[in-house]
Parts: sequence; C-alpha cells; structure tokens
Amino acid sequence: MKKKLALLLVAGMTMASLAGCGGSDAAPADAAPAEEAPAEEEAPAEEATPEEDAAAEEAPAEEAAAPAADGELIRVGFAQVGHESDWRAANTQNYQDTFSEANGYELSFVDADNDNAVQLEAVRTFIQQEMDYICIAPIETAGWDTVLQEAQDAGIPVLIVDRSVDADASLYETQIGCDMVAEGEMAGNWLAEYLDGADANILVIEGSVGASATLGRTEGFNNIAGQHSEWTILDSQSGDFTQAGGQEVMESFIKSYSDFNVVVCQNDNEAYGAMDAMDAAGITYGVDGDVIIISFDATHDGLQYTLDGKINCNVECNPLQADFAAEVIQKLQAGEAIDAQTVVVDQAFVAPGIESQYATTMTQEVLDGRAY
Ligand code: GYE
Repeated sequence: MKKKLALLLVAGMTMASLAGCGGSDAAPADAAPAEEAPAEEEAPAEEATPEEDAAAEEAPAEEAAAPAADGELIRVGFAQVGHESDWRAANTQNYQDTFSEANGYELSFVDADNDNAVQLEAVRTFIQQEMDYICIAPIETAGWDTVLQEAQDAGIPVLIVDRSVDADASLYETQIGCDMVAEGEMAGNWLAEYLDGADANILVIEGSVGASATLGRTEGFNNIAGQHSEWTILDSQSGDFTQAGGQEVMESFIKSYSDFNVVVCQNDNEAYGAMDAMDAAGITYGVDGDVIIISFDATHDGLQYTLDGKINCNVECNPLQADFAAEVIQKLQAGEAIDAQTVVVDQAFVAPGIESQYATTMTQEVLDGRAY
C-alpha cells in the first residue's frame, strides 16, 4: 500500500507540475537535486526500503536540496496561517519535513494563529533577519503590497504559497497552491448531477473571512448555483475553518432554518462541527439522511466520513505542497527560470453508492492511501 501511495504521489506531483507549468520540465517529487541532470536520476518508488517507504508516507515530497552556493544552509522564513485545521497541520508538517537541515535548509517557522498583524510582523522580522527566501501562506488576500515591496527592496524573493494575494504579481516570485474556484465549481457540478433537477435549500459554512480559499470556493460554488433556479442559498456564514466554528454556525443555522437539505462546509473540520450540531438536533445527514453534506480538503478523517457515507462529497485540496516551493527555490539558486504559478491538482471523492463523472467513489483502498 505504501509503495502504491508513493507511486501515486509521484504521479500526482508530476501532474500538478505539468498543470502548473504548461508542460515544462518541472522536477517530480523524487527527482535529483536541481544542480544535477534531472530525469535519469529518478529513484523508482519500488526500490524504496521499508524505512524510506514510511518516510514517503509522512513526507512524500521530500527531496535532497542543493546547498547554497557557499555550502551553507539556505535560510527560509515561513509565515504560516496558523493551526486551524487538519489540512493546516499536514501542510506545516510537510514544510518542516521538506525544509530540513538534512535537505540543506534552515527553516524559521512562524504560526500566525490566523492573525494578520502577527503574520505581517513575522514577514518583517524575516526581512530584518535577511532570510534567503520568504514563504507566505497569506491569511487574507488583501493588505500585502507594502510588506511585499519591503521584501523586494531588501532583495529577498517571496513565494506566496497555499492561498493567494491580491497584490501586484511583480512583488513576488511565484504562487503555489490549489485552484479554489475550480474546487467550488467541482462541488457545485457534483451537486447538480446528484440532485438531477430536484430543489435545493442550501446552507454554506464558509472558511475564514477574506481568505482566498474561502473567496474562491464561494465564487466557484456560486458560479454553478447561478445556473440552477431550483437552488436557494439560504445563508452563508464563516466558521473560520475550525471544528468549533463549524459547530457554532450550524447550531445557529438550525435555530433559524427548518427547511434545508444541503450543507456546504468549506473544510473538513467545519464539517465535523456541523455533524455534531446536527446529531445534537436529531437531524440526519449523508447518503442515508435528510441533509446532503459537501466538504472540502479530503483529509484522512474527512475521507473516512465520506467512506462511511456521512459526507456525501468531499473535494480534495492537497496540502503536500512544500516540494513545489523547494523546487522553485532550487531553480532560483541555480539561476533558472521559474513558473509564475503552480496549480496543485485536486479531485473530488463521493460516498459509496454514488457514481459521478466529477468524483471518485470512495473505497477502503483510497482511504488507506491517504497520507494526511
Ligand atoms: O482548506 C483549510 C485551511 O488554505 C486551502 O485552509 C487552505 C485552507 C484549507 O484551514 O482547511
């Protein structure tokens, strides 16, 4: 299973690179360090030792980095959103595994706890510390121009990772992440297919206000909802991408609305909270229940609920993105051109018994292959 996982991940990474780079020569997950000739050096996953296999499950994207020109570690500052979700925990772990000293990096990690001011301060501290590179997973899209200009003036390349910013693209090197609008559209297209013309009274538990993940998923879902006059979006409130937030919003929805048949949760943790609230209120959900649940992220636990038929459809967002950032840094180190954007490719999963042209039907095997 682990070998299969490693192969799948390599295939996924390559696909993502191709998708993001328009078929460029982006190195796949286990390619050789950037300084060396790439393709021939690939180590096939089948040859991995059991230990390497285990490592692949935890940190599939890890690759040995070329050290800085002077032989010193490459200093990377990472201003992370926070620790609001299982997705975030997996993303953080992936960065810490990939940007390790063994791989040639010194990673300075700041958890901004979903606080914009803390995140801006972290970036300014990285500038003062003269980091070689700064990675920012922006809490919100807005408010970045000034600090990005400061980084540029200091000559420090910035990588915008996971989420995106609403700033002049000349102020940063690249953006790496999932296509959030496409994720929202995937959810909407699946729902249209599943309902097949039936009415929908929809409640949306959004992610954090102002985050590109929230804005994009909302926009994408609304693009499809706009094509369905038989759908009504009753309400849409932020659950902050947390389980507690999802529960709180769902509890208030239950007080305000008696007639709903779809709940869209913009991440898995919110879905857990929403399910708790519906359990407490005696509302049934999932394939055998009254309410259809759509979730995003497709983390391991989220997919367990999908396999169990509690979440009807779960749209993936792959948190294992650090290798793409490492690849960009290696290319910049080598003076090579980089792509302005890398789109990490996602898919959707549906509960057993559901067949969909937009999604993969969950099986135990799919769940066993999920590393996060
Ligand atoms: O969906 C959510 C996390 O930005 C894609 O942030 C990320 C989102 C993810 O808190 O679980």
